[in-house]
Amino acid sequence: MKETEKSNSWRKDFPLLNRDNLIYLDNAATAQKPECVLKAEMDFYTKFNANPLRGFYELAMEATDSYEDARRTVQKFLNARFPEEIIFTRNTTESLNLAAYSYGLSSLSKDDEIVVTIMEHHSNLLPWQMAAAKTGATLRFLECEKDGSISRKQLKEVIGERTKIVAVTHVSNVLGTKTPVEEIVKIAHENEAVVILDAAQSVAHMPVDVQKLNVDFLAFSGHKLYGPIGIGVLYGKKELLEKMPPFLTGGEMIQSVHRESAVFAPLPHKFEAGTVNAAGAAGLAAAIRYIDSIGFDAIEKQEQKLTALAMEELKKIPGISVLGSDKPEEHCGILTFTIEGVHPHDVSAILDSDGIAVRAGHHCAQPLFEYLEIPSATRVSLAFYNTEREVHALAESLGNVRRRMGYEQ
Ligand code: 7TS
Repeated sequence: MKETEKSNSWRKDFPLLNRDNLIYLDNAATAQKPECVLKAEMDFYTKFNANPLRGFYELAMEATDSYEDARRTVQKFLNARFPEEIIFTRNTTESLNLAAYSYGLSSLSKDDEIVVTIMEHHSNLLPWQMAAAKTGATLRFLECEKDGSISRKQLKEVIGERTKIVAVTHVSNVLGTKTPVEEIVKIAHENEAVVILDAAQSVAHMPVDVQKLNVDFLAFSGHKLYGPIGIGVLYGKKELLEKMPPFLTGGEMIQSVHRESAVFAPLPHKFEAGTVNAAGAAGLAAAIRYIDSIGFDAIEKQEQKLTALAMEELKKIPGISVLGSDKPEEHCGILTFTIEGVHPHDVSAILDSDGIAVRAGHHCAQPLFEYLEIPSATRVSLAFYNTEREVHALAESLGNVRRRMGYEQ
């Protein structure tokens, strides 16, 4: 009872969750935003709005301070060594493209290899397909077992002397599996390759410490971390970022410009061309402060409890197969499943008719679905503000799906 009361007390922080007839279980796509995040964005526009990093009047300097404070909040959140290791982007996709266009194109050549996993979201695959096509490098895949795990044997076989970049997801957005980052980093670094971690699905669910993980780059989106849509982050080790060419060019990323040439600004501004999303950065900083106020211990505990309950309930329903591990603690709140004889779009439409929002399809991870020989699936993704009551409502609705599609059971 105590836990339920607690989760209800978090819910009141999220205005959208008051909407009638809504059970929101698509948190891996985007999370809902607490009031403090909305207020921080509003405060930026009502109190500090000027173009940051440009004007020398008081208001513009306050706008700049707000933006740079947000950078320091992200630095602390990731435990990066320096604030200039934090580059603001639009989202994970842009962060990974920055890494591929800037680091990838300037460091790869014909005999090199780029390693990804078969579980990558398209956002951490297409940029590397592009880099491989432009440089002649080869793309190689780490394949996973049925439970989503990647064996040490695979790591040793695929990562080798030719590997220059290992770009892997931290948590699969389909299977919920956590990849063995520490082991990947160790083997990659032994081979003098850099590791780029797609943390889009991990940062909202567990502490992520870039120094402890010793990754070279890390990307995430603010909107999956209870922050605003339109702000993302690329962390990079300072010594690597300093050597990299800019990705986008234009205003705010220069020190001086001449007719035929330009001198670029120092980090982090070299990578932040054009007017920045300062309101988004303020919102993201508020989201991080909000998460800090709850703490990952409480978040993980609540999400674990809900995931275990959901898995137990799903297993009772005839015809349902959950992809990935049998252990709920290996799912990071993500349960993707098929229902025998029912297309995932129908599953999602039936759940929607009961007010339950889930995602159906290939989840932007088509190579994984090809590898698993499954055309598509339905995904439930939980957040700490979900409740046991919502999980029971999901189970009840799912229990009726096959009958509503005309099957006897
Ligand atoms: N990487 C992973 C692992 C993701 O899950 C996603 C988005 C991205 C990258 C891209 O993030 P964006 O903010 O740049 O779009 N994943 C999902 C999802 O699973 N359902 O909708 C978006």
